[in-house]
Amino acid sequence: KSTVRKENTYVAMKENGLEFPRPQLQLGVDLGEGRFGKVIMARAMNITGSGNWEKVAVKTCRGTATDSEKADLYQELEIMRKIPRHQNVVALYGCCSKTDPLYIILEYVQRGSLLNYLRKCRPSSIMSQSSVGSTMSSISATSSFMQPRAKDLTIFALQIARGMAHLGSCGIIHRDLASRNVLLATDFTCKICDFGLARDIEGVDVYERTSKGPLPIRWMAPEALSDNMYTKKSDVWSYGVLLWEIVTLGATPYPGKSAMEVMRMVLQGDYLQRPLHCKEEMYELMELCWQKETQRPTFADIVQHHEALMDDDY
Ligand code: ACK
Repeated sequence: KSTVRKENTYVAMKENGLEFPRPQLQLGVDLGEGRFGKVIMARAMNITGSGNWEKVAVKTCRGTATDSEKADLYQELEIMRKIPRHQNVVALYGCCSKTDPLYIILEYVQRGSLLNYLRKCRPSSIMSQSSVGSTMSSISATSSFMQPRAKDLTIFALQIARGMAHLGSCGIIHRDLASRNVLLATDFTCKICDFGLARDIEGVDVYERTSKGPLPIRWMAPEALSDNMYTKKSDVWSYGVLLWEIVTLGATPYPGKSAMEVMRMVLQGDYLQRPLHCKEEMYELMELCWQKETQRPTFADIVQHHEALMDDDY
């Protein structure tokens, strides 16, 4: 069954002009491992039409991957193929899907994950970076990791909401929205990535999880925790938790609590507290995201909300 699926994927990719010749791809160093695969820095000859070698990121399976993990990567590629380009979603450039190992070729996003960036922006982190190394490196460390202003954080939040509204308009739910799955470009554009858990819910509006595997408990909505039910509104819940991560510069949600305790709290209607220094309006938005499913705003509402607040600032 999985062979048929792979062949179908290959045919579809070829038809869409996304199949890329493996010899024109040179793999470099590992960028890191996610829960479902690993990401490698690479260069691809002329993949976007520049006529040159271009820096890309390649997502593939770990050497130890099981057949079901390999099938999950094909599923991830199938989802990405359905998403038209958007500046707040990492772009799919192509793939090598004819033979194993499957390579998903993605836009290379310079600054890595938002979570890592936020943590580097913490005052203690800035201190330790600028106190080591030469004068040069301390200057560059302090200048590139200046503490972001509240407004910068709101711009991150707005961009992520725009990316999520785009996914929603394509009938895709992400199911793993968290700051570790947002990448930051050189110009600080946020790009949503990692579609390992994403599903197409076009026409059904809800996905019921039946398979096993690790889950991002701390970002999950109560209906996902209790009934395995996922909708666009469960992504909105996760977005609320992501706002909390942004405001706390990358703290782990529900600090000091075990996953079991978090589940109990969320199911009892006990959610994250307002972080120190968090603006009233930002916490109000988080609370809206953590309401009952039907009362949560849509991502389009959230985009409007941020845009209105930013207009007020001028
Ligand atoms: O924080 P990071 O450097 O950013 O570590 C993780 C690691 O790979 C595992 O996911 C990085 N990563 C993922 N996708 C990309 C990409 N398209 N461009 C650059 N880095 C990426 C991520």
